[in-house]
Amino acid sequence: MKERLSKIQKEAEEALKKAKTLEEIEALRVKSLGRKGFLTLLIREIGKLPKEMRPSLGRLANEIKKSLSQVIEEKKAKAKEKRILAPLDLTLPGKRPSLGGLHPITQVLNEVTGIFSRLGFRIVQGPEIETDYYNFEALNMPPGHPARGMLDTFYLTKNTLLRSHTSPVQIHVMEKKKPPIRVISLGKVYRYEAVDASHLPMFHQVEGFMVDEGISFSHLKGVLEVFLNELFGPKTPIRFRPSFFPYTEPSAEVDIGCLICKGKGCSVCKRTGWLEILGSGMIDPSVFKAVGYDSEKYTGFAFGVGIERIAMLKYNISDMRLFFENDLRFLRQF
Ligand code: 2U9
Repeated sequence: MKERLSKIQKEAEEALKKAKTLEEIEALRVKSLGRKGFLTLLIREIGKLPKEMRPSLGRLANEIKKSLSQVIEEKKAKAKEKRILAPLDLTLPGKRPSLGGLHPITQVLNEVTGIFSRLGFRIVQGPEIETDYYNFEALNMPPGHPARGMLDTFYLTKNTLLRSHTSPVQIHVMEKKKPPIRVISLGKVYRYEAVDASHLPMFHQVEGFMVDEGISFSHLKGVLEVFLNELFGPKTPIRFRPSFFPYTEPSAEVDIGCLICKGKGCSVCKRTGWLEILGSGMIDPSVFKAVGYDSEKYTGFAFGVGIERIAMLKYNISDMRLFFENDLRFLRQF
């Protein structure tokens, strides 16, 4: 038994001398000291020997175990220090690092603003907390105006609120700069809405406006045609329907041919063959008056579009809430 013990010690020490990597050292530890290792099995055998032989053999086995453990720990520490790992197998396929992606709403925002940048519009952002004046009064909605009810607003104090549209940004721009102006405003807007598949208390808007001498409804039509053909593909059918907004006169809502049924009529377009995309019109002279522009000299158009609605139509998504649940199974599809 003594010889067997010494033989195991000698062999293990020889093998450890050659081992360099952490993996090799660990394999040797398992081979000699592991649950089924040579030394462990031998110690078990000692327990079955006659009583008088056990103490001296047991002591010897424990000394060998201690000494081997010490050598192994020292070698492991050295290997770690030198970072000696198993040689790299360069033929193995690489691990693709998981990259983050842009949120689908950010992607649509970028696409929309990209189109208008190329048309020469400047991108402007403004505060999400506004005063009643910028959100309503300057936009031809004085206190008591019925249209205020259409934009159910979160008031913070009697006079301050979370903007219900990005139109106040245009008022700030016009207060600072004289025409010609071509500006796109974008950002979050807030409305006191009951949440359902197509309504959220916060959503994103892009609004555009252009003011100069001689701007007419045909400029509005031209710009929106380019925009919608870039966003939804060339030859997208477009129609203008008369509408009403307090800040534009005349006003029009703009529809595109249904992307799902190509105009034949389906549940998405409520069998009309058309999808409502945005609101627009010629800026009302009373808005120009509020910012000190001469409405005899200058005219302009404006339009507004909800980004979540565009994203829903573009990607055929039936519930707006999905955009803000942060479910990676949904977000990874974009
Ligand atoms: C100024 C003057 C006029 C912006 C306009 C709309 C029509 C419109 C909606 C589309 C979907 C809001 O997000 S939505 O619910 N917008 O219908 N927006 S005209 O008119 C302006 C803006 C600023 C100074």
